[in-house]
Amino acid sequence: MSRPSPIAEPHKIKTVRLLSFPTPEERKKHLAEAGFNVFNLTPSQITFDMCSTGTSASSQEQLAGQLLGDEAYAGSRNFESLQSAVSEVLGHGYVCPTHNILGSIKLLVSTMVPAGSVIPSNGRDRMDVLVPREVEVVDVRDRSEPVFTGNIDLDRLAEVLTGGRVSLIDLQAFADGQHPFSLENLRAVRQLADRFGVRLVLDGSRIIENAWYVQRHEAAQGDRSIAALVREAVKTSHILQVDGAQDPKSPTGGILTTDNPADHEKLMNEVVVFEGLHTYGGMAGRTMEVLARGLREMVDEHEVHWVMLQTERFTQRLRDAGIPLERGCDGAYIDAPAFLPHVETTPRDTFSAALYFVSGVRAVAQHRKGSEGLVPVQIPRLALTNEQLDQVADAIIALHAHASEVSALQVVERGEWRDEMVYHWVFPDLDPYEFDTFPYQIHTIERVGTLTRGQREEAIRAAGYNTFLLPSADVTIDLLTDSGTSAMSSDQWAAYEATRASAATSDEYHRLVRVLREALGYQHIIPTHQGRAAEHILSQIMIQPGQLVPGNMYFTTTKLHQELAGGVFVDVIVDEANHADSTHPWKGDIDLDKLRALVDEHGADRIAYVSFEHSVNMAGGQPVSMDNMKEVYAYCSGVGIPVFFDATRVVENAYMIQSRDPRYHETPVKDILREMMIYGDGCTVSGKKDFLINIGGLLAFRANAEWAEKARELLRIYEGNVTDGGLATADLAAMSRGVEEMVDDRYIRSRVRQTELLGRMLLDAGVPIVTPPGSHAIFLDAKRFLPHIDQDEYPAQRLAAEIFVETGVRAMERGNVSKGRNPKTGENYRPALELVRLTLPRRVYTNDHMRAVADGVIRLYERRQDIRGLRFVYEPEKLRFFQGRFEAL
Ligand code: P70
Repeated sequence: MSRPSPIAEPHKIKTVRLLSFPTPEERKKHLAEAGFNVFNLTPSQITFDMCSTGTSASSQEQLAGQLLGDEAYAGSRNFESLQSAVSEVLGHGYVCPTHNILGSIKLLVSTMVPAGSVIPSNGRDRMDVLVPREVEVVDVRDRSEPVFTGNIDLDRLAEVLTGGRVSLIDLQAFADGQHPFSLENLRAVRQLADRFGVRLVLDGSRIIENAWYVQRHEAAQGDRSIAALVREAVKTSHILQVDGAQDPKSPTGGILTTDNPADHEKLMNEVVVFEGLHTYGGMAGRTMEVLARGLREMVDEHEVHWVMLQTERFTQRLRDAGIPLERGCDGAYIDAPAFLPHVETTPRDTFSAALYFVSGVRAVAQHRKGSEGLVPVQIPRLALTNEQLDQVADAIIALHAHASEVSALQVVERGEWRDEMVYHWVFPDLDPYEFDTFPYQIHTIERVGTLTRGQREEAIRAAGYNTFLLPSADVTIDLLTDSGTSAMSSDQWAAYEATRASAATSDEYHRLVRVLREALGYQHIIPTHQGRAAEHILSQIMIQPGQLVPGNMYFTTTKLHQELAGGVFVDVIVDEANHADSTHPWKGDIDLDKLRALVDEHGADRIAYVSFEHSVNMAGGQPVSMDNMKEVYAYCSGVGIPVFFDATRVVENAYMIQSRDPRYHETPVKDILREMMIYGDGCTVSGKKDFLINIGGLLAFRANAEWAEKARELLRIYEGNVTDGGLATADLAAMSRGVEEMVDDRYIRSRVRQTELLGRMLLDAGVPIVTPPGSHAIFLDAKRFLPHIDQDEYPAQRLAAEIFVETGVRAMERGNVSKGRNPKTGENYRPALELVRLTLPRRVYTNDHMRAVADGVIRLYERRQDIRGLRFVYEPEKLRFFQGRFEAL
């Protein structure tokens, strides 16, 4: 069987959690306050917290499950759902819930392990909790086995069993995070257990990692699915225990499962003493629901392979750099004594303190002190990108290069447990490691379409070769638009949930006004339900019929509302904007000569206002320069013409100024944005783009109260209250937080660089795109991509369809189909730009997704000769690109 070898995540990001970036000075303070014991640090003080327990990103289904908690004391639906997940995925007929893995162990011990008995085990982690219970744990791990290092030495086990005091056999999947067993060994252990009449208890907290390892390395298991391997392992054991915070990606919780009714009864009778009733076991109903959903999802082949590939890659990067480590199933376990050979007594905690000190990364060895010298650097499941992991690895590598300069922690207070240790330290003189990556981690994910190529061919035909008509569930990477597709942050969601809804004025309205005045410097803030609503109102109050509206290239909805108000749009963008291959850095600029000529010809009275768009969408996401904004404003205010921005993508434009204009390299994006807005009298905004919300928009005026009054008048008629613009109160709350998050320099840099990365990969392979790469999208030049297809056979439309077939990526046509027909002649307009837009949603895709997109488009480019055009089979009169259907020529 060919295993999927993913080059990108088989999911997209649904919500993000913002990361903290403490400065080196702050890190010193935090370390000192934590007694130099990184266990005491909190996530707000940490950039990357490399611990895999209870920290996984969850699926959106798990998140939804949290809200389905049926918080009953007895017999909840959540327990039923847990039972059915256990029987379907694991195959055991009975389940006993517990509050977490310690609860499971406690139950097992009190029901099946008499004091003074012996537990042979392949792991050592659990000894911490068993030793004080007067249970002797005997290590029976087979140290001579090179591949399945978690296998039990069968002779040794038989010997221990013969001793007679054995209460149960403990077999851990990926024991201590490092040692997998083989199915063959598991079967043999089971036989021995049966022969001696002893129960085999499997700790399946890392059963997925173990199954993956078996699939890869065990003879004759390579063709079986993870699901089948998991099921067989479970069925081979008498009792299974699972830490819900591991493979099922639950925040906490645990289960004990079995097929034996008598064992189940014992557990059930005991669970009420220490945990809770047998139908919740110390878990909230919602936790059972999340755990149940996690159990079902954990055997997803695509996801397992992605997670394991990330671990392999991370470990390999460290190993290649000579870092002493052992490979863990969930990360790299650093050999601290070898990393810091000169540190004799406290190598593990010294390593942890030093790593945090240089980078803000936390890796912590837990439990009792004194076991082996490893510090696990674990990857929270699904939560980090490969780029982030590469940089975490690089931080460790950078520390290793100067390891000799790190002095040992000095013990101030001792304790039996590692969290009790208190130290003092002299900070080493090391350069800090600087992260340059997404400033957020993945909080929840959404699985994406996984159609085969054949299924995609069928789907695009059924959609009439129109990507607008594809069901999004069939799409693998959706680059149709950046509008309303952003991943919200957990802070936005928290504010959304905490909102006190109001049909009149709300606290959230006042907050939004405050935040936007600060961000834009504009006095009059008018929320609208989205961008086109603001455009409608602005056009109605500012345009007299017959007036001209010069602008830097049209946008469909903007121009439409100007025309509905009786205005006539006139394009005054610089000529370079119409040349796909011009590399002019400011292709969004207004050509001041064109503007002056227009005013000279018609008089300033005939001009309603200048319509000035940032990061011009239809030109390819091209920015406007600060100087151009200044000059246009100076000229317009001199002749009495107002200037209105379409500030929908103002932050991306501000970033372009920061990166392309040397005078602004050191200026925060927030301040650049404020300066930009000074050179306008007001703005419309579709908040669904830069403002990081799924719905919402804005009309604002810098100072003119009279315009604001007129606008509010229309707002009441068309949109909603002046205090909500027709938005739900909670959406106002999300917008306030979005505005605060959008001006974070790290965020906007990583955002635009991602677009540039995609552009660069395509350019390097010779694929014709609009240059320079824009900020929100890469536009393929279909005229040069498919020169053999006449424009009336819609090359861009066909190209978008073929991209979907080749890669599962959804793009948008911006060419002859979008532009439509000249109503007088009935001929297609045949516009200068025949483009396919690959638009990047914000915070949704990783750079590995971009690699997958580039790979696919490049493959398609190599076989471009085979691609033919299309003809309409259904052609709507208006906005035909939305609903039109085609057939292949
Ligand atoms: C896109 C979206 C919307 C948009 C915009 C600029 C610069 C205003 C708006 C309207 C959605 C779209 C809209 C029409 C045709 C195709 C796609 N652009 N100004 O994908 O805002 O949608 O909130 O009413 O880009 O580029 P709204």
